[in-house]
Amino acid sequence: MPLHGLEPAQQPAFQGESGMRNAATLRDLHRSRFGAEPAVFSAPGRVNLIGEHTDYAQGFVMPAAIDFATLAGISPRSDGMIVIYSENYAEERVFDAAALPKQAAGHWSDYPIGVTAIIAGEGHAIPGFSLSLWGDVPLGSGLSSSASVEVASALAVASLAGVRYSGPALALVCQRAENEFVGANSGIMDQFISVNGAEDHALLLDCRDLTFKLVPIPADVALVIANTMVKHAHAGGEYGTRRAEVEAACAVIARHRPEVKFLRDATVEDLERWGNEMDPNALKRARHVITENTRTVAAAEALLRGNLAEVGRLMAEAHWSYSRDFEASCIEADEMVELAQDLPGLIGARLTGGGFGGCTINLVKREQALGFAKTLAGRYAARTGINPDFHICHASGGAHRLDLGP
Ligand code: GAF
Repeated sequence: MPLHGLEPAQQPAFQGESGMRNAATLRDLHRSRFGAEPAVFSAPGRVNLIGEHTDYAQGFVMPAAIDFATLAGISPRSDGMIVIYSENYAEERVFDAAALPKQAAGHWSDYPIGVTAIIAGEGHAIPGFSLSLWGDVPLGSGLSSSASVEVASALAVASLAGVRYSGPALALVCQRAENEFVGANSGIMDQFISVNGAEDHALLLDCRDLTFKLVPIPADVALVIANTMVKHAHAGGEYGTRRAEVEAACAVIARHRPEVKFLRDATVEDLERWGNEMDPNALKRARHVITENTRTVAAAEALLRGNLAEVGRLMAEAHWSYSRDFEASCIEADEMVELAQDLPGLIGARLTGGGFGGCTINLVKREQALGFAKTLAGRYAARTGINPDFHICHASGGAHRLDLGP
């Protein structure tokens, strides 16, 4: 199967037998391009079931890894060079392992070379290597394609350099690459779930201390991802603006309660008392973050108790809080959520990820998932004139090395 130019699939093809075929194809491509045998790693994208823009406020998130991933094949080189090839972009970039770049170039290679630079900056000797990358995480769709490239690359480079990271430490290396090298001021959620995802589970992650609880997703519930086809671009201004507003609201509360270092520690009562000292937008953003933390913990408890109706209710509340208070949705995502409401099998729907476009996540009874997706696709196309992509997924495991055999 050709890797380059792969159309987004109706059903993701990474996991299972077809996933191993993709990995074997990447290995063959690496062998013929570089004349060397690669070790192959994979790292998944993610959906977030609930808990949006709470991670950098040291709050709670509940993401699940999905069966779309980036594959990274790596082999050592003896010339001290780092050669990185992306099959998705059909392009190669060359770096000197002894003189790694210090900052991003606005190019796809920022992610793999960024994690390499961060690992090197921690004092680890990085030898020359050849790295081949390919992935099927839809780009710019809010499903964390960049985190999956970072994690697959970091795992490959760390393994080649003989560096062993714990799961949380590897996620932090990748987040540092995103923050310090690429220059996107994002939280820890995406890298953490790509590293630590668990088959058939979501993770209730406490972003304060990176402890987490595994929350089983019932076998009869499918993750139906509906792509609005509106490109989300949060490296740009909006994500940073929202984060600054959240931090400004927190600073107002901290003037009265110095123990509040992050909105994780604040309450709605704080907003009632001191909200009038805040810029009106900052107040709305803070109300979203504070109530979202409560909803996220409640949703995990409801899922653990098997109370799916409550999970759905919380997802709906989360969506409208994200749309109206956080103002991070868009007309198309609001439509996608609204048009899903009366469809058979729906448990809950909301916009997932950084916002301003991208995908909605729909928890749907598995046996009704296909019918749900087809009807919603038709309704959405009729309403917006846009043909959406749908992916019926399950929660997959986190990043790992693949054993491809001979
Ligand atoms: C993006 C960021 F990368 C995450 O850290 C998180 O803040 C998310 O947006 C919003 O919940 O995916």
